[in-house]
Amino acid sequence: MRGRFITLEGVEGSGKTTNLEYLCETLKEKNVSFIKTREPGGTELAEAIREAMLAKWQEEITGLTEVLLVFAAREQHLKNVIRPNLERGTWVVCDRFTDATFAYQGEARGVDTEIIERLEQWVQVDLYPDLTFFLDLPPEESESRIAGREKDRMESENRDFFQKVRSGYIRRAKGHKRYCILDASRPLEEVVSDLRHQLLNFVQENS
Ligand code: T5A
Repeated sequence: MRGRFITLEGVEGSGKTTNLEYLCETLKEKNVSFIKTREPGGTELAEAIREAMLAKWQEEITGLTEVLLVFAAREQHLKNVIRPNLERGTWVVCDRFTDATFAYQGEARGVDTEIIERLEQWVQVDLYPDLTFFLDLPPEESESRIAGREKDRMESENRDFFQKVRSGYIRRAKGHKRYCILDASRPLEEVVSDLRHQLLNFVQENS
């Protein structure tokens, strides 16, 4: 049986990295064979694209350039990591995927959604996540959680940008059954407990 594809989404500082660790612990407990990866990234070239994407440049980087960069990285990631693992029955847990492109480049940068949909079909063909955890956090809380760290190009955007990103995620979450929305403004133990409960149900249904 093909492995299951689980993604985590949310604005900066919403707790994806933190919750990913608990998610992986739960899969280990249940003896599910899995790999953990991230986007943009997950392969040598895709990680180099990530670096270029998040670096600060003197020239203007358009939203469409960002779309093309993340889909180039995604093609490498799908071909060399995600598909082969899923095909051999290994589950794939990924920190961000195409929902991020719709939220960041589509909603926040204003790139035509049709372009993103076409690339999604072209690059992914019939591959979509089976389960997506969306860690929902208001931008002001996101700001305070990442305050003090050196910010990359995306993290340096303003609150209005992250408000749009959040709205983009909420819009997509409402349209897709695979989404599990978690209120990430709660204490971490509550978020983790909720995530664990949903994940255990999913593992039971898919084993
Ligand atoms: N991107 C990506 C695009 O624009 N388009 C795309 O298609 C894709 C795939 C990637 C960047 O690329 C962009 C989006 C991003 O800008 P990234 O590393 O995935 O960057 O994303 P970040 O969101 O920058 O990662 P962060 O590390 O900032 O955020 P996390 O992982 O969501 O948050 P985490 O777990 O590191 O937590 C942040 C802090 O909050 C605390 C943690 O302890 C930590 O200190 N915390 C909590 N505190 C209180 N209560 C809770 N419930 C907490 N949960 C975590």
